[in-house]
Amino acid sequence: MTKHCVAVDIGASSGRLIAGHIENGTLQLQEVHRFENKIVQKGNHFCWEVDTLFAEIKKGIHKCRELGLQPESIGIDTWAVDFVLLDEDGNPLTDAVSYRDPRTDGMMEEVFNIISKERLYLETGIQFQKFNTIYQLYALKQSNPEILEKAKAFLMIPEYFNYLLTGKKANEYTNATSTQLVNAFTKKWDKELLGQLGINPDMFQDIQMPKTILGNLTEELVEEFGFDMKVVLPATHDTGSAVLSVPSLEDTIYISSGTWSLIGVENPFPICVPKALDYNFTNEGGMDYRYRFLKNIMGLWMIQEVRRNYNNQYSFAELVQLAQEAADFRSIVNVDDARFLKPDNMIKAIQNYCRETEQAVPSTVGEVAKCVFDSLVASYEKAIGEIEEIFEKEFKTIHIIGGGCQNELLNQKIADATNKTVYAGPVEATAIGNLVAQLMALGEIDNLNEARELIQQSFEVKTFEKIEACIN
Ligand code: LFR
Repeated sequence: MTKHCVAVDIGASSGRLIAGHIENGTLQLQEVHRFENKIVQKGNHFCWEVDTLFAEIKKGIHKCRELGLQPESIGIDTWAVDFVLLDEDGNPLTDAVSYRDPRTDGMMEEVFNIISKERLYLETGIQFQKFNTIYQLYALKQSNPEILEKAKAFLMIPEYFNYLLTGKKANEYTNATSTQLVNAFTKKWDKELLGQLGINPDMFQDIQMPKTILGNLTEELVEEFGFDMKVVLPATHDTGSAVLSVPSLEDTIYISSGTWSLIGVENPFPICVPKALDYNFTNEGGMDYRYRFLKNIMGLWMIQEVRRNYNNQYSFAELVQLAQEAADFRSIVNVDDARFLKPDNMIKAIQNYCRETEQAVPSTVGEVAKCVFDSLVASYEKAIGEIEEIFEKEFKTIHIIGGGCQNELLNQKIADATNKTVYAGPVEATAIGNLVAQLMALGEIDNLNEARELIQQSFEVKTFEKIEACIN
């Protein structure tokens, strides 16, 4: 009997339920449900609406049934670092505050007063982002220590949904590493570090690996849906799932392209050399203890926000078209400047940056969009240079996966700027990575190599080569 699985993949701007099964040696996908996600202000904080998201997950499961699918299993992945804390009755103690909330401003420096930056890097291998869970928890300790005292369980966003589905509390390895609280070598919560920061280590759950079958649905949900299924842990950090979909990693740099651009390589061990620290590269834990040596680049968030600031008047395709028409505009911003993390208005933030750096200020929609795309490419180029310096070798190809790989203008610009072959696809890399983890847990796929071969055979990948400038 063909086994069907369903992947729930929720990113910062949208979520989806995608069903998948293997048929004639290829992985077949079927989109079941799609919904919006956004950050909302609740009181003094920017938060995620986790209850609304859970209601959408349930809606999607109902739709599976309506479509005649009875999935064997479900797996959930989302963005990383964010969490909810539960009290002794298993109820949330806080809203799910977003990593873009300014509560962590200045917290990184405070933590460095307790534990040096170098030691933190050597122990965790994780890049310094002011929004990492470690700084979020430290901010909470300063503002509301009573909440941390009451907390009996720390669950990251997908884990909270898993808890609602199964009643089971568990932390999952790939997401846990993004907190900067897991020791890169023991692969366990770093209790010493937590102790030094005064954060109660007992609220953390045992770390489970991707491909673990967490359990079945609660009785209440079985009754509601009319069927039971297994809840499986994929790489619950979306980037961990996405990178599984890079069909071949030989000599390849990947870019997982969505709200963020995650650029890097996959490795069998963490690399914590001084240069990696200087360039702020991370070693996020992956399936089968493969490490993602990568860095975060501000990504398509820039253009998503630009679009929102133009009141969603233009589609993404129109923004690309207008950027193409503004070919003569050349200003570039440093997309990784902290001001772009959550500006009141992205267009104004870009214009101010250009003004301050004495460059032409973009005024038309096309100029703003061109500035975003060119600036992203400049940041990719810089990161590639850093990776090649650290690895002391030249990488021949760049593999772009995720929704952003549909932007052909950007793909071509990357090929032109780097003179490397750019492969683009699959678009649904994250859901695919999530599905193959479930299929491995169910015994339908033997191992990661087999999973990557299956993905290679199943999805279209487009190729972009440098276009030589015409010499007249
Ligand atoms: C991408 C992502 C990145 C992580 C950022 C914040 O969706 O998960 O990997 O650094 O979001 O969680």
